[in-house]
Amino acid sequence: NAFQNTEFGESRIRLNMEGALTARDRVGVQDFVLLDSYTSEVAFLDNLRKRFRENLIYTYIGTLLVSVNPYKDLDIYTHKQMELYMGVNFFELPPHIYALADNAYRVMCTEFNNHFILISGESGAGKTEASKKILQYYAVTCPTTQELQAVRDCLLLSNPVLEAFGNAKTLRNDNSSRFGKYMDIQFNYKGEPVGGHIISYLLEKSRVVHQNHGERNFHIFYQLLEGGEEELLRWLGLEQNPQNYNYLIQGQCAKVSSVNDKSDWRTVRKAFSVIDFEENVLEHLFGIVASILHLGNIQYDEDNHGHAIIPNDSSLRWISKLLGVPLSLLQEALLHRKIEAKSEEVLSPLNLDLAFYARDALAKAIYGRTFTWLVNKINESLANQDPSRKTVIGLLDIYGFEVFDINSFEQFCINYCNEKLQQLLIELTLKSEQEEYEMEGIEWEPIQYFNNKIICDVIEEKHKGIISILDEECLRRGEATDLTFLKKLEDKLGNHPHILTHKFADQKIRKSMDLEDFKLFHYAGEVTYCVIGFLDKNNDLLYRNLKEVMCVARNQIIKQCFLAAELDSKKLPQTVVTQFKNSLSGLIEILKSKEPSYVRCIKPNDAKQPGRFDDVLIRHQIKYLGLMEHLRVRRAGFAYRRKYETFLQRYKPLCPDTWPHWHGPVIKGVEILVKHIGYKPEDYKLGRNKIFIRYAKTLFATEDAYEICKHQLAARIQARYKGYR
Ligand code: AD9
Ligand code: MG
Repeated sequence: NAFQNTEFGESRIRLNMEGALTARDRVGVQDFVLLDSYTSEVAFLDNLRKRFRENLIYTYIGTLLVSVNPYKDLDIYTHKQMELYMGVNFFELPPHIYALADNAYRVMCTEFNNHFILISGESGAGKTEASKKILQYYAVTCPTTQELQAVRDCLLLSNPVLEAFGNAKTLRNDNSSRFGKYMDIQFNYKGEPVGGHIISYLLEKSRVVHQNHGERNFHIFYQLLEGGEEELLRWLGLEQNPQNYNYLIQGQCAKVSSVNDKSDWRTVRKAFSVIDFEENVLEHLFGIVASILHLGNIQYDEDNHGHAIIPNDSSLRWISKLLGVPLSLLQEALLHRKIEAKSEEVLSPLNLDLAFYARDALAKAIYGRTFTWLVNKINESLANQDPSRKTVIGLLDIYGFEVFDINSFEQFCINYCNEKLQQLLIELTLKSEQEEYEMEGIEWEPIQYFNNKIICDVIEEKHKGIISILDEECLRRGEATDLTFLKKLEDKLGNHPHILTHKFADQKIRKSMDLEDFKLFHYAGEVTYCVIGFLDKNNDLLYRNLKEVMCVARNQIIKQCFLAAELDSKKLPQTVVTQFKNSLSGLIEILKSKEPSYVRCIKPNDAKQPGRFDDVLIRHQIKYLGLMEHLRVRRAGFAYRRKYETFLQRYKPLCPDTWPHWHGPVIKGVEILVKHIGYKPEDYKLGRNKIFIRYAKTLFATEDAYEICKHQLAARIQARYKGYR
């Protein structure tokens, strides 16, 4: 026993570990670090499978949590379970998302520092569910007061609202996040949640006007039709049947068996009232949602000159009413483009194609800006009034890596984002870990891993990367096309090891590629992108006269979304991908300043089915998530490290030689201390500035001993005080 020399008794950890060992054959090990053949991928997979069969979806690699989506409700998220994990050391109980959440919270409370929990994995792997579980855990277990109840409810209920507007059914996931979300939960010095803040990243707004086969538009449209009260629908000019709306039928699956739009609508309505959205604001909001459906139903004809006309203005009338814009202005703006010629403005009529284009651009712009407005409004409700010192735990839940039969600009952005997060993870774990050993002079056998920096670079490098080339083409308005972009890409990056274009592909691969395609070899696999639409989507152009009409709208939300100042600005707006790139680099900065915890989510099968464990699919994920490398680093390395000063300051009461004061060099003090409490030589190493502890359980046991000691000390002092009295 590591603590036999101390007066503070048995470590509870050891008992638990032995219990786990006897059941090992059946349920596997709860920490991959305990596997006998820890370098074998087969053993890794076996362990994961054993546990999955027993509904044990969580397994650790040290302090990193691996989670496999069970695709069924498990009885492990009850209040009772939450209480079990409160304030208990990480390795004492079976692995759980609650243990990870609790650990981040406790470290934040004791060390007063900021944390984030990075949840990653491909589309459908369970990231959003994980982030909700964490939030629920904090909502239930953190101390709170009567006044703070409202904050807690807001934090929880912002979720259904944002999911209604930002999630949709895709082929990969029936509730797929189509935006990235970073949420700070703010805590005061008492550890009470006092507020929050959400940052959203690039919403996939093209979905508003187009969905691929088997996919849907954003949930809110179906919820409104399915659940909206008769009177409301009448007021909005809507009919209940989604088949009546062009923007809802392209994917040919308005109904999804796993989604209950009607009850989701009720949840969303309730959530709105709790997070302080007034009824008249909601009227305007639903007015916008309905307007978009009406926009999609505007049909065009051609007149004798080849100009677009709107033969039937019934949809127009509804939009005009709901957004509060003059009908004639709206009609004119949907059919013309304003061109500035020699200080004169001329209205040039649109042909059929351009009219459809303008209509869809308006729908996308309205929806996208309304979404941003929604996030801002929720942030107002979450804003905390308490000026005292705060710490935060940030939750990052972003769209996962995705591959479809046809991949477009949206997948390019989403997969680029995943590439960046993988890079951050590598930097924070594999790379910095090994660099630190070197810096501290700890002997170390380097572990090889694939660094995806090369892929990030080829995407985002200045002047050379894909983004630069795309932006360059976007600037050459009128001359450039999607195909000139592809040509440039081919010329400049054609022989890059992670890019393949038609020209450079061999005969066999060429057959599987179209002329408009290029392949990118991502860390998570190869994706073929079709460039058609890249330029338009990146420019995201909305004709000026449509903006002008929106600027005079009486709808309160539209009014806030379209400001006249935008019309006066002479600056060229940034392209979509450049904005995204900048916001991602902002995100990385936010994250780098905080203490990380990681959840790696795995998708067990492509059929969204419970109980199916697809070896090939999972092996692929283990590989690209770098889990084997992570395990090797963990196993060979040291789970915990602390500066000598910090370590000694905290644990010095555990040894009579260091308590109450130690006057020698800190490293010596630490050495005496750990020897006294029974660390074995293989448990730790002493670096230049820090002590490195191999297993987390050793540190946790030390922490346990410290807690007991603290209470004993307090009791002794109290007793003495009483004696004096
Ligand atoms: V995407 O990148 O947003 O497309 P996510 O977020 O990784 O994806 P999500 O959390 O939405 O996936 O999970 C997909 C579905 O799997 C959920 O709708 C649930 O039906 C199911 N799921 C995921 N995690 C759990 C869980 N812990 N328990 C039960 C789960 N079901
Ligand atoms: Mg999600």
